[in-house]
Order: sequence, then C-alpha cells, then structure tokens
Amino acid sequence: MRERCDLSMDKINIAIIGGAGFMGHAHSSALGLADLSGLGVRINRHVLVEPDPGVARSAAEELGWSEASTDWREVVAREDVDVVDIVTPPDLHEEVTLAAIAAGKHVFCEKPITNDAASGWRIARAAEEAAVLVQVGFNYRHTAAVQYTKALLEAGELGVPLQFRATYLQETGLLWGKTPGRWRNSRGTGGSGASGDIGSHIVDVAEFFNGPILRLNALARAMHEDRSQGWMPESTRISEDLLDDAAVWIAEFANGVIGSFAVSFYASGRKNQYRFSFDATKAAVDFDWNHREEFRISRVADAPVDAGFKTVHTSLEHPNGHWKLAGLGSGYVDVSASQFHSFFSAIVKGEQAHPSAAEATHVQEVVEAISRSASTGQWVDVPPSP
Ligand code: NAI
Ligand code: SOE
Repeated sequence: MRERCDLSMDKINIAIIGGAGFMGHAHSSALGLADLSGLGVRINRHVLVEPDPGVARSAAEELGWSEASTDWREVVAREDVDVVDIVTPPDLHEEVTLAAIAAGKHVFCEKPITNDAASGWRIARAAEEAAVLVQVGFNYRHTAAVQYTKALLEAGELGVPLQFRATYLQETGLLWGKTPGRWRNSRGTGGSGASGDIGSHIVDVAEFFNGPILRLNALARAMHEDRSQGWMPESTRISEDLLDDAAVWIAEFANGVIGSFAVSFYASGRKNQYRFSFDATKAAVDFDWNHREEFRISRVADAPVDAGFKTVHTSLEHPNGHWKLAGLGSGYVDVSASQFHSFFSAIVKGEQAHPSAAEATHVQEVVEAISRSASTGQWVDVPPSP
C-alpha cells in the first residue's frame, strides 16, 4: 500500500458499471448521501455503464450520473475516472476489477468479490502491486451497532470471545422460485446459492469480529426448479454445480471461538432477517438488522438485581451517524452511505479499506468450504490467506 493515494483533486469522479440494476439504484442514492465535506473532497457521479444504450441513458438521467456509456472497458481506462464502482452480477467482477486496477483506479466491488477464491486472490495481489484500494460491498458490517460492537471488542469491553451464532434468512426463493434467466439461479451466470449470496454477509461479520474461520462442517439443500416436486432427493448432498437454497454449518475460528450459522432463501415471512449473537467472557451482544437502530447487551459485571439484556439505541455517540439529530433512524441506503464514507476516507487518507479484497476473498474460501463440506459430508479445512 502506498503512503498516500495521489488524489490531489477535490472531486472524485466515479464510474458505475451495471448502474441500472438493483444495487445501481442503491449505490447511486448512497453516493448522493455520503457527505465527504469533512474529508475535503466531493463525489461526482460521472459515468454510468450498461450494455443497452437506452437503458444506460435513462438510468444515468434518473439516477443523477452526468454521462452514459455501453463500454465498461473504455470507461475504466478513462483519464477522467478516479474510482470504479462495480455492481454487475458476480461473474463479471474479476474481469472489470482487474481492468480497473490495471488502469490505476481504486475499486469498490459489490459482494461476493468473485465466485471463486482463486480469482479473488488474483484481485488482491493485483491491487497490492498497483497500490490501489479495493473495498467489497459487505454493507451490513457498516451498521452503527455492528461497528460499535467491534469497538467494544477491541477495547476489551466484551472480554474473551467464546461463541458466535448468525442467521440470514429470506423468503426470496419462495417468492421468485428459480425463474430461468435470473442470474442468481445458475453458477454460470454468477449465482452462488444462499450460502454464497447471503451466507457471505454473515461470514464477513463473523470474521470481522473473530478473524479467520479454520474449519467447518456443513449441510445444504437445494430445491427443484419445479417447486411442485418438493425437495431434491438426497438434497443434503449438493453437487459442485448445484446451487444451495438453504444451508447450516458449524465452524471453528482461529481465535478459538466456535460458531453456528444458518441461511435460507425459503424462509416464509422472513424478508431480510440478518441476525447475530456474540458471547464473550465479560458481555454478550445480540443484533437484528430489522431493528438496526438498537442492539442488546448483557454485561457479566452488572449487579444481580440489574443483570440481563438491555437494549441500547444507537445515537450520535455511536459510529456512522448521518443525521445530526438522534433518533431519526437509518435505512439500507444510509448504511451504504456509511460504507462509502469509509471507502473514500481510506482513499483520501491512504489507508487500507475494509473489507479489503483479501478479507472478502477469505470469505469466499469459507463459502467454497461450505460447498465442499455439504457435498462430501466431511469436515473441511478453510485455506488460510496466502
Ligand atoms: P441486477 O441484475 O439488478 O443488476 C446488475 C446490472 O448489471 C444489470 O442492470 C445489468 O444490465 C448490468 N450488467 C450486466 N452485464 C453488464 C456489462 N457487461 N456491462 C455493464 N453492465 C452490465 O443485480 P443486483 O441485484 O444489483 O446485484 C449486483 C451485484 O450486487 C451482485 O454482485 C450482488 O451479489 C450484489 N448485491 C449486493 C447487495 C448488498 O446488500 N450488498 C444487495 C443486492 C445485490
Ligand atoms: C439476495 O436476495 C440479496 O439481494 C443479496 O444478494 C444481497 O447481498 C442481500 O443483502 C439482500 O439479498
């Protein structure tokens, strides 16, 4: 990492690749919300790229981008682009990221960094050699309560970590099924199943707190394309190319913590239920994304008459507040704005951005280990970062 990235300009020109999609909308709004005045720079939503010229033009206009293009290769090499924001399906992440790095641009890439760890490590190495920053879009870790839990942990307030449990449940599979054409439904078009698509978020937060997972044992299930046929026969043994729709795994971390995890795309009534519980020797913390304005903490030192979980509402004193008035709440876009603030702050200060390409690639190693374990029924070691 070079001492300080050479951003002498006060305006950072961004190009967004895949900007008309779901995350294109979320990123465009979040980039508009991220207030970088304290860093002495401002963000310019410069070029939006989509393969279809009509889509590119209308999305650029609607989402506040100055220009539209259909050619990401030409755009990432442009002199007047400083940062490339990649929100395409995952099968394009490696190619676009490596081209942007080769052109000397900092990269924000949506999760998963790629769908195979080998290409993730290629990205991490290229970024290191080119001294550019790559940050990956594990946005939930940027929630105030999650950042504050990390700060408590680092300050020794939680004590020694013991056990970590996380679930990420959605009913998206029940609502959308396996409609042909959706990129999420096939590995060939960039899908990675429930374990890769949503499981990666809870692996990210687990490793954010505890460091790397060493080994794990997983079970996974897949649904038939035709839901009337019910569960796949022998579906606890998924094959390499069959994407899972639900998975559970237990894991051991390098810091000695033991963990358990569950993900599902077929969890009726659960819209976007991301939760974790973290037990340590001095305190335990519970977090639920659906109540992200607060977290619950139980401290061992509390007097017995007062002991138990207490709900803390995050406020201006906690990290990542946008609104200078407590109690206004923060949504999905606010949390994404926090992750962009963290990314641009790293660029301006010449610091490492988190989660980095290497951190996100280790998450991908865990996702691949889940798949290997689920298909063999064995405990699997997760390769360490090289
Ligand atoms: P999407 O399908 O809604 O959007 C993808 C866009 O990329 C489409 O507009 C498509 O036309 C465009 N695209 C495809 N090929 C292209 C090319 N060659 N050049 C330019 N544009 C191209 O997908 P979605 O849901 O926005 O997901 C995109 C990425 O964001 C994925 O990696 C996904 O995992 C991630 N994601 C992250 C979320 C989070 O909360 N962090 C939430 C949803 C998605
Ligand atoms: C899947 O339905 C999905 O869109 C994931 O791709 C995102 O990463 C998650 O945060 C929301 O759900």
